Parts: sequence; C-alpha cells; structure tokens
Amino acid sequence: MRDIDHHTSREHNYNLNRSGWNTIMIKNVNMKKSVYKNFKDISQDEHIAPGTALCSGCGGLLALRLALKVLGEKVVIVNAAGCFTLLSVYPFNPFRSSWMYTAMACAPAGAQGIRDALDILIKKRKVKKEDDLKVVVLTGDGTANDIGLQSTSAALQRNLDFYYLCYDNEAYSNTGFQMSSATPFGSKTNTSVPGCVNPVGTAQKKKDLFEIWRAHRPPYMATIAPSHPVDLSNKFKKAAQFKGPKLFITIAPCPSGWSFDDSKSVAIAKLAVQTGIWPLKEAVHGEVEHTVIPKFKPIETYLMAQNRYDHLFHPVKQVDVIRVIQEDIEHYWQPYLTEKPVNIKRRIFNNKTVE
Ligand SMILES: Cc1ncc(C[n+]2csc(CCOP(=O)(O)OP(=O)(O)O)c2C)c(N)n1
Ligand code: SF4
Ligand SMILES: [Mg+2]
Repeated sequence: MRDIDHHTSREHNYNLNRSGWNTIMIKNVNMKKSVYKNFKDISQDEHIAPGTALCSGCGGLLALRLALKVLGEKVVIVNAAGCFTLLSVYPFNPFRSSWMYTAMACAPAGAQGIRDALDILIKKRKVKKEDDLKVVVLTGDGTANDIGLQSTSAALQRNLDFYYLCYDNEAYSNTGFQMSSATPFGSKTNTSVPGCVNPVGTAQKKKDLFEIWRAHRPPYMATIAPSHPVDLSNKFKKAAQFKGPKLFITIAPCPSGWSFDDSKSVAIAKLAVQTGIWPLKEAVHGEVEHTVIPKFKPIETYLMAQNRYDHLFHPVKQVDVIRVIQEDIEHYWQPYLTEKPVNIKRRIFNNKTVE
C-alpha cells in the first residue's frame, strides 16, 4: 500500500500483513531538521509553579513541565482523576494555562466540549483565531489503558483535534499503587504481590497503548521520557503541525510506587531507554520511526534499580522471569533491525542517536 506523507512529500511503503498494519518496513526514513539541538535550546520559561502536592522526584511531573515549555500557555488541560489532579487545590492550580478536572472515564469527552466551544466562539468572532487554545488531555495509565479507553477511542474516531498526554507510572498510583493493564510483567504492585503461590508478581504483560492508538490512524503519536528533554521537545514541536489526535506517552518513574530514591527518577528513565524496554519513537500517519537507538544494556541494570523488582533477585534469583523480560525486549526490537535476527547488540543504525 502506498501513501504520500503530506508534510514531506516522500513516498512511504507500507508492508501489509494479514493483521493489517502490524509490520511496517521503514524505508527511506526521513528526518526533518530538529528545532531543538541541545538542552540550551529549551525555554527557561516555566508554565507550572513549583511546590505542588505531588511527590518529589515525580517523573511524570517533569515530563509535563517540559511539555508545557513547548506547548506554551495558550492551553486548556483536561485532567482525568489520578495523581495529577492533586496539582489543583480548589480554587487554585499551579498552571499558567487553564485546567479542568474530569472523571477517569471521560477526559476526551470533556476535551470535545471545550474544542467545540472554542470553535463556535471563533466562528462567532467572540474569540480571535490567534487566541485559540490547545486542548490537552492529561491522564495516567489507568485512565489511558483501562477506564478511559472507550471515550478515547470514540474521540479518535471523531478525529478530535487534541493532544493526549499519558504519564505512565505503570499502576493506579493515586489510590495506593494497584495493578493497571500498563503494569509490566514481573513487577510488584499492591494488588499483584509476589508470594509462594505466585513468585512473579504481575503475571500479565503490559498493554501496548501505542499500537492501540495506531490502529485508529491518528496523525501523530510519540513516546517520550523526561530523561530525554531534547527528543521530547522536538516531538511536541513536530506534533503542532497536525490537526487531529496527537498522542504522547511518557515513562513516569514513580519513586513511591516503584520504590527508589527520589533523586533517581531521571536516571531510571534513562536506563529504561538504554535497555530498550522504553523505546523512544514516533509515528506520523502510522509510520513508525525510532528516534533513539538504545545501547541495549542488560535489563537487569534497570530492574535492580527499583525495589518493585526486588523479588526477582531475593531470596533467590528468578532467572527465568528475568529472561522473559529480556527476550520480550529483543522480540520487540528485532523487526526494526537488519535482516539477520542474530545478535541484537551488534546491530548498527545509520544516522541515529545511539543511547
Ligand atoms: C471509575 C473510577 N474508578 C476508580 C476511581 C478511583 N481512582 C481515582 S484516581 C485512580 C487512579 C488512577 O490511575 P492512573 O490513571 O494510572 O493515574 P495515577 O493515579 O497513576 O496518576 C483511581 C482508581 C475513580 N475516580 N473512578
Ligand atoms: S505517586 Fe508517583 S506518579 Fe503519583 S505523584 Fe507520587 S511520584 Fe508522581
Ligand atoms: Mg498510573
């Protein structure tokens, strides 16, 4: 199947398999010039005040802070219930922009109402076009993967013009760190506690939210990490040119739930990228491109840095479980590497950041 990318006029080849768009051969990958070259290019303006009720070292909050530096202040945040609703203590909130709270199930419906209201006001010339606001849904992984998935799918189908930022701390953190369908295999939550009967902890595999979204054909999607602010900023900048749904999923290291020292959030996000368990990628009109190529550090370096994986190492090392986690990473990356599926560590990518 062939398609023309309207923003680059390059031809893309989609290699359809029986299940649809699952296999995408990356051909003639096109890298537009990045706006942000290094950390110094990122604005020093802050759009969210410090001293909020969130935990110190909250990785998701850092990602949000970076995102707002690109999005600016002409924004309405539609915040589904979760940790980040604690940002507001009624009637105050720490944002320069507007903020609205919704129930977990319906943030995209709230976003639709705001978008429609803005469009009507602009049409009636009660709001100037240049004063238009970006509508940004802000949700945790529990909302994004479970409780709010239905209304998200509906908004995607309506091609709602909005941003969707999911901070993925891989559990229902706000209510005491219960397992969500984004909780990774082998980790411990307060509802998947390892014991004699089940030494693994979480026995299920994490849902693939990126692929769920991609099946809806939104114009822009990306994964991001607070440890990679330049990559994050470039993705928000790039997304601005697309009308329609724009997804961002950030890894959100959570000191209290993942059980690590709150000074280590950025280091843990970086390890997630370096081991390959958190691929940094984007998809423009469904075509996936990885923006950072990992060093493929052994996954143990990432697991050992967080006490939620403690049971995999003590009192006995659960070698089989660790191997499954490592193999899942290799299985994920293999199609994106060159033809011979031999040794993932020896693969070389051209023209990419190797992290
Ligand atoms: C339908 C519904 N079920 C349960 C709750 C209780 N609740 C409030 S916040 C929350 C956790 C949300 O998890 P997530 O979306 O991952 O955000 P996080 O708390 O991790 O920031 C839950 C379960 C709710 N508000 N609504
Ligand atoms: S519990 Fe985790 S996600 Fe929630 S505010 Fe604290 S660090 Fe952030
Ligand atoms: Mg969560």
